Amino acid sequence: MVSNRLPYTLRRAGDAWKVEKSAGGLATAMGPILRKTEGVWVGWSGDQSGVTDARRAGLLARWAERERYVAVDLPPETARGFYEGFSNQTLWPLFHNFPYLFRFDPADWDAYREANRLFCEAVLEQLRPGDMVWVHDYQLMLLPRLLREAAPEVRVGFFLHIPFPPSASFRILPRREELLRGLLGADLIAFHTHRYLQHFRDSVLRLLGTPSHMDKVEAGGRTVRLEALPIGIAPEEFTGLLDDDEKTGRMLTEMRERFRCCKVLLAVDRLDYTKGIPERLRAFRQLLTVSPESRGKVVLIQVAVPSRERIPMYGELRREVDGLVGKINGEFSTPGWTPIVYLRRNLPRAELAALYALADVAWISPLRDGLNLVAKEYVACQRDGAGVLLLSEFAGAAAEMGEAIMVNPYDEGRTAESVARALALPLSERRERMAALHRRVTHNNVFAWGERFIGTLREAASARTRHAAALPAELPAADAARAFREAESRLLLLDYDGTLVGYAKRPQDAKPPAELIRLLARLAQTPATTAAIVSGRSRGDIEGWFGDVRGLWLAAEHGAVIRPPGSREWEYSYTGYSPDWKRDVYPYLEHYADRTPGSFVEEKEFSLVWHYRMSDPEFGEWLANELAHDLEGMLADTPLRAVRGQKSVEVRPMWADKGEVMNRLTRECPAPAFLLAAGDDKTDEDLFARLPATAWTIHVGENQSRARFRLSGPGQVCLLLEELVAAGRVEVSRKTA
Ligand code: ADQ
Repeated sequence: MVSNRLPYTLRRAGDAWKVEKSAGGLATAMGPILRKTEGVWVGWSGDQSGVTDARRAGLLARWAERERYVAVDLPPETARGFYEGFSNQTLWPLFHNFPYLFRFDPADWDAYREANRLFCEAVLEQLRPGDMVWVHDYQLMLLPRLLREAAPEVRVGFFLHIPFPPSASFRILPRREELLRGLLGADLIAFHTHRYLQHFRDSVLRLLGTPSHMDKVEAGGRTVRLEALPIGIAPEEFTGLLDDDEKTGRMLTEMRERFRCCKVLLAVDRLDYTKGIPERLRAFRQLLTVSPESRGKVVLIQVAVPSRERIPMYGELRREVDGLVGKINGEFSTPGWTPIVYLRRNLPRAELAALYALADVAWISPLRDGLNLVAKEYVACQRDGAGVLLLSEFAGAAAEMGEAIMVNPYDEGRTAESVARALALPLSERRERMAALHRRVTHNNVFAWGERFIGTLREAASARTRHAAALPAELPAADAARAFREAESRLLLLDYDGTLVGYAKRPQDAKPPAELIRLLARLAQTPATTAAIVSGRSRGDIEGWFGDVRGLWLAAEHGAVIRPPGSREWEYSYTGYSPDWKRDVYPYLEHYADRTPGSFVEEKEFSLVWHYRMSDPEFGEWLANELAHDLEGMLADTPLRAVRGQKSVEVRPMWADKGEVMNRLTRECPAPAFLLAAGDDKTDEDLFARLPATAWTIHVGENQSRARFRLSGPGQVCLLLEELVAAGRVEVSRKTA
């Protein structure tokens, strides 16, 4: 386990050392999992004093020995830039949708990189073969890749505890590509919600040009698995106290007595601007203002644990909250009643549990929150089912806690009304809502979460190993020729661009040389041999070049149309096609062509293609990502798809795929004894997918492919075809002899 903080924090107090329990969701959640798996926890001690002495070393050694907590030492300046700088003043505000609070200092970025590197070293020291590494959170986004580079076989999972922002916000971030690449070093990247996962996919497509499929993204020749896995809590850590701890019981009884005449609203937060504390206090003030009858009858207990106090913004927030509490209490208090009870400190868990059990309403209203554990802790403690959960729609937890009363914390007036509604909810309805929440919280607990994460990581990593082993092997050309010679019937499907000829700047310049045409003619006329060109090109191009080659099948536009040898007619592989969609899509692509010097739109019968091979490579790539991203949204519920090709983005109907050609050709040549297909890009993968496992599928190029074999380029493909033609001739002469 690797996270920024260990469950303990080391502090220099005068000339002594103090060990504190760290605040925050992570320590609460991970403790139980780690105990169960007997893993090592690697994290920063939190000490920024720069003092090193024997007592400190002794303390840290004891952590390692007794708890298996391994402390990473960060030089104070690195720690500051990494933690207070890039992590908490750049990433944190931006990821929580506070772009106006974010600041960027290149020196902080350097510190962030350096800290991630030091974490990597510390992990490598602990790493044994076969280990799994679970990396936590936004402070360590570069670590998965660093580990992958140092130990390519390591199994790495990453969990993001905070939201992943929409790509429009993420793009603001300087060094955004490095961060994405850092994460993509993992085998598994998990988020609290599907929404965050979608945002991540969007950014990967938009900024790196890498498309993804639902829960997978191909990066650096590996498949990275994506998951939405909302964290849970260990309910017994709270309910156990309520059941068996005498002190907790006593506190609860005392509090019940003290607040006998009041309804209790409870809020528990880290003192952070994302948690919406001032907004809540103002909404509470509104409630007291508009419903005078509530005065003396409700009390808000606001618990806030100070955090990140070295960052100026947090000090300002603390003063703002102090001020608001004072103002409201000054305005409304009576000798027998104070509206807000403000506890600004870390409470022992026993006291928290008692408060959770006591509260009539938990008022959880972050402006943005990755998930929010407090919501779940409250539900766990509400076993009599009488409490109400009031939850911000901007907390990740809202996605799985539908029975809560949802509020928009920015709308303080409506929030006040919702609080009044929560307080007035009939018991039967409260019970019904709470029972459903309670079941879910106990069932989807932190142990289930940990097991699912580890199970998925195990699966993802073993899929990677299988995948790597399945990289296409160099084609054994002599074996292919032998198989060809011995086969009674043969079928060959050949892509054109990138397979038989190289790419040219302009598509019309990639004409077939005369010797290629002669070679294909000889192949097509080899006895018992069916040969087809299967291209994404228009039928005009294909017919113009190969229309006179005797015996050759022609398939154009990815198999949407096909022409048998000797015929002048093209057959449609799909009837009922209407090109009306082009009217809407064309202007869109044209807009991109206008903005990008050297790019143009090609119209084919079934598709529209934006080509940018002649454009500035970087600008072209960038716009292609934008275009593919926009089209993905625009075409989502149409039968059309946008596909990234070689320096092109093509829009075409889903059914126009090279796999379709097989339907027609197997009628012509059923169950061929020798079946070969060669191609270089994604469209050819559709065809490979349709062929039996025994087929000679050949990927041309150096990429991952589902093909069994690979050849490096068109030159090698032509040499292979020469060999096959020769092998066929040998067979013919042997038979005639
Ligand atoms: P946090 O931002 O720390 O966590 P949260 O999920 O609410 O937010 O967890 C806070 C934890 O601290 C809870 O376990 C709570 O009991 C405890 N706590 C809060 N105030 C306390 C106090 N005064 N005294 C004692 N304990 C207190 C980050 C993300 C969240 C995400 C978690 C877990 O920001 O969105 O839910 O990680 O993934």
